[in-house]
Amino acid sequence: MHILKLAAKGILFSAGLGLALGAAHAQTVLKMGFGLPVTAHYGVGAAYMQQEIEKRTGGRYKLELFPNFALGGEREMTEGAQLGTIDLVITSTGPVGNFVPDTLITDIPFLFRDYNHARSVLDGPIGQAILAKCTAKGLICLAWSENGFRHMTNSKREIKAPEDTKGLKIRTMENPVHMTAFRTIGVLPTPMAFPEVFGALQQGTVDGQENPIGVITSAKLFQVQKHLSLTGHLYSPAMVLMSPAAYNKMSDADKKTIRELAQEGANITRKRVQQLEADGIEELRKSGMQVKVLTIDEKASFQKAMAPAYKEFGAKFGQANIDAIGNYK
Ligand code: EAX
Repeated sequence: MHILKLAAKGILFSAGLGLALGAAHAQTVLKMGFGLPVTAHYGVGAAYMQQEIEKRTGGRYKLELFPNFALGGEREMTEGAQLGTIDLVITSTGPVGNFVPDTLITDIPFLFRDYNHARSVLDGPIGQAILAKCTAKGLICLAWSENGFRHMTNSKREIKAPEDTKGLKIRTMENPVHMTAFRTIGVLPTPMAFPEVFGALQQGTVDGQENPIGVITSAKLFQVQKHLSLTGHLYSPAMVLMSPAAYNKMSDADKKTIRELAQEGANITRKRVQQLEADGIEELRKSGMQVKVLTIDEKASFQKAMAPAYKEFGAKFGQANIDAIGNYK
């Protein structure tokens, strides 16, 4: 009888041990969604996070990647993170302003001089303060990633001045700041989720769109667009978002790790953005696109034409806040 008790104890002990071991090594699989192929700028950052997370969390976490908008457009994915149906998302700020209005100030055209300026503002106190605003909106914003400087493409005509855009139906992101700016120069802005863009350009529902070179190449938009104008009219930030549902289950150590990995992945994404930009313009030319390199004056004419929009942005965001970004060194 005693042995049985011992055995039972032994079984209980090993069951307890097994449970503890199982529990200790229970691995959580986090679903991460983003747009574009895994070889594009978001994908390389996500792949780095996937490669590192198991090591840096002692096997407690693993990432499953869903590239190419497999989990929906950027607005849908952001909503999914808010609802907890998606654990992690890399998205441009395009639709995020609909959830966290404090991000919209970063979407103002011609606000950032160059990549260094943008990155230092976003990684600095101004950018970090905006990230912190996400929590109250049901999102955990882990880090600023990058989409790149946006340029205009269309199927109708060469664009080198605001007048050339008059009456063109241009697809924009679902972003009120972008739409105001484009409307101000005479464009008919058509907000649309990115997965619908290729079809809409192909069918002629819209005449054009605007995106960084890395997006134009990786989404093969050269197949449905003839003209590329290097307007560089706005720096498009991106964000690494997490659902509070998944984040709040993490230990403090793992929360720290996921924030570090998001920033490290974003730095890899930034490098890829510039690489795709450097290689992509020639690639697009070879693919038959007519590429217009705008002079500084031609670019300035767009900024000038957007002056009425800036007045509106000044009232909306506070001119001092806009100047704090513009003058940031
Ligand atoms: O983030 O929607 C857009 O134009 C974005 O640039 C694209 O989804 C990549």
